[in-house]
Amino acid sequence: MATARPQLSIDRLMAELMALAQISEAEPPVVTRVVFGEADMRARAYVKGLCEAAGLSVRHDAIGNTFARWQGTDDSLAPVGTGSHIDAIPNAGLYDGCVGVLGGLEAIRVLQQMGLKPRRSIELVIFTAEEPTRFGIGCLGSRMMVGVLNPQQALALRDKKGRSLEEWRAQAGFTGPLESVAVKPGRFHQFVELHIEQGPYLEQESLDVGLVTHIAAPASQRIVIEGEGGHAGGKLMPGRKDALAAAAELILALEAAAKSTGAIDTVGTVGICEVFPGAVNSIPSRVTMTTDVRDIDRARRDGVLAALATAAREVEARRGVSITIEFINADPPTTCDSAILEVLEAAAKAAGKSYKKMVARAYHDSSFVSCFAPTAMLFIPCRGGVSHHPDEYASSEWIGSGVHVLARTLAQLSEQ
Ligand code: HGY
Ligand code: MN
Ligand code: MN
Repeated sequence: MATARPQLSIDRLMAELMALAQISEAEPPVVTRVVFGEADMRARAYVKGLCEAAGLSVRHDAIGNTFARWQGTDDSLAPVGTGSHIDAIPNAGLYDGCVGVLGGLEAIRVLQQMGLKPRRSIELVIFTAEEPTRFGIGCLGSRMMVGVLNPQQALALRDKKGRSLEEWRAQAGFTGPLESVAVKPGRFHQFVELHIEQGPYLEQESLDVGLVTHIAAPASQRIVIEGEGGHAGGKLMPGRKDALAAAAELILALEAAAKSTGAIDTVGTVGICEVFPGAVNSIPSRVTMTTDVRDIDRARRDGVLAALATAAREVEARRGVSITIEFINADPPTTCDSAILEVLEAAAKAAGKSYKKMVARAYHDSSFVSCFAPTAMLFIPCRGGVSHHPDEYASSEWIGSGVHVLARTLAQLSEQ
C-alpha cells in the first residue's frame, strides 16, 4: 500500500453524494432526513444498494444501525470499522455524515480495485439517528451499541407528537429485542470516522485533512419555567411572573458562564425555546427550552451547568417562578486513540496531504464507538466552516484527500 497510489473514482463518489442529497423531505438542495422517516428509509435503501453492488454483505441491528462488511481473510479477528450517519437535521446540507458513509464506501472500493485482500474484515457502518431531531437525543444508535442508552430508556423515547420509538422502529421494519443492540468491547479492532470539520480552521489554514485528537463532550438539558399568565394589558408589571423574562435571564446566564471559563473550547446555547400560550397579548406562563453545553474538558463543562443551576435558583426566588432542570444527556469527552492517529499521520504523509491535529467541536458517533473500540476521526475542510445549513460545501478535492488518507489507513489497520 505504501507505494501504489489509490485511484479514486471521485466523479462516481460526487455523483453518489448528489444522488443521496436528492433524497430529502425538503426541496433539494436543502437536505432534511429525519430518522425512520420516508426519506431516511429511501436513503438507507440507496446506500445499501451501493454497498451490495460493491460486494459487501449488509445487515442491520434492531435499531437500524447498518453494517456493510468486506470479508477479510481471517474471520477470527475483529473487523476494522469506518462510517458515520446519513440522517440530517431540518434545513441541512448534503455533506454532514454522508461524506463519512459514501467516502468510507469509496475507500473500500479503491482498496478492492487495488487488489487488497484485507486480513481483518472492514465494516462500513451507518449509525441510526446521529442527529437528535426526532427523539431529542443524538447518537441514538451508537449510544445503544455502547449501552449508555438502555432498552428501557429507549422504549420511553417519543417524538414531539408523542409517537414512540417503538412505533417508528416497527414502521421502519427494524425488529428484534433492543437488548441485542449493545455490543461487547472488541466489536471493532479499531474505528475511523471520516467527517467534514464543521468549523473553519482547515480551510483557513489551507490544510487537506485534520487528525482529531479529542471530541468535545456535549450536555443537553430540558428546562421548564412555570410562571403566571394573564392579560398583557390588564395585568400590571408589579407582581408579574413572566416565564419568558425569567428564561431570558437564564439564557444570558448560560452564555456568560460559557464565556467565563477562559477556555475557547467551552460553548453553550439554548437552541429550542417554546413559549406557552404564545399569544402576543398574553403573558408567557410557561417556557420549555433545551440547552446545549460542550467542552473537551468535562469539569469545565460541568462548571457551566453548575453556574446555570445557581442562576436558576436565584431567578426562581426573585421572580417567584418555578424552574425545573432535567438532563437529556451529559456525555464524557473523547480522547482519540494515539495508535490510530499515528497510522493516520503516516497515511497523510504517504498521500502527500497537509494536516494538523485538532479538536472536534461537534459530537459524532465516534464519541460513543470510542467506549468499546479504539477510535479516531479524520476531518476534511468545509467551506467557511458552514454546516447544518444548505450552504454546507466540501470540494471534490477535499473529499478526495480524505478518502485517499482513509483508504491508506484502513488498509494498514486491516493488516494489524
Ligand atoms: O450536534 C452535533 O454536534 C452533531 O452535528 N449532531
Ligand atoms: Mn450534524
Ligand atoms: Mn455529523
